[in-house]
Amino acid sequence: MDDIKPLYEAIVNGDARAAKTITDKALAAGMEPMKIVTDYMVPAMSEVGTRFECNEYFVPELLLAARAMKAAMEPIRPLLVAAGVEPVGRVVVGTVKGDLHDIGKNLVAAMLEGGGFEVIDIGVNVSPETFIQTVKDKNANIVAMSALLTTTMPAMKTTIEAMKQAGMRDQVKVLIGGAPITQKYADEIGADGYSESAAGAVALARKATGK
Ligand code: B12
Repeated sequence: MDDIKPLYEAIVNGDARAAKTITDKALAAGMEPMKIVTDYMVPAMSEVGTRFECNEYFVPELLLAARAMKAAMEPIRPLLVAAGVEPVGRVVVGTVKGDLHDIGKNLVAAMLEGGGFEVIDIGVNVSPETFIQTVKDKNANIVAMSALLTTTMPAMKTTIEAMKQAGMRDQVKVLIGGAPITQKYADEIGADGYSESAAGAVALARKATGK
């Protein structure tokens, strides 16, 4: 089995069941897990990101594609871990304290995973302490924070301050995003990067790791 273009199409079309079935068959036929990720899954998610930015795809299509990506990633993840394949980088992803919105955060997580990053998704309503502890536990080099409420945006600043206090700010790049966030705000609070899109998050993370 040396061509699984239908996997690319299944992800772009948001067909989770097909994506998982094709991946299972490809793995059973001996295809390299990393080849499946880099040759099919990453280009598919990048196509989805492009379609979103061109207003050809909207949030529902993004969510379906993200779900298909996750389904295809399921049988691959343990194989990559077992093979010791080094990810491009390790990213802790979460929505800040007080904020329960997770649709954008989930898209960012899926796009980063599609981009070859190991993603540790710590969910919503994440305290600065939990961000810090997870970075330590997982030896992560990037933190990606999401906020959707003007009232929870300051939690990003608090988290960055807490990272400074913990003496880890120099080792970790901080990326921020979410509907109310702007580049100006990112500069104000000393974040390393801001993007208004999930595809942009991947570009920022690549830049942050020098890849
Ligand atoms: C869906 C939704 C909800 C759902 C959330 C469900 C869920 N599982 O997430 C529910 C119903 C639970 C909800 C609750 C509330 N909501 Co609400 N919600 C929304 C809504 C309609 C859509 C948000 C969304 O998912 N957008 C789609 C995603 C894809 O976009 P996104 O999150 O911005 O993410 C994209 C980018 O920003 C970027 N991105 C996101 N994160 C990151 C991170 C990084 C690192 C990077 C680089 C990029 C990045 O990439 C993503 C993909 O392109 C918005 C309205 C709107 N138009 O935004 C209101 C909205 C955000 N909610 C609002 C409010 C007020 C609330 C409530 C307080 C309502 C209430 N009175 O209870 C509660 C708060 C609960 C809480 N504590 O969090 C307000 C916020 C106003 C403000 N100025 O703060 C909004 C703007 C609605 C409004 N116009 O009033 N909400």
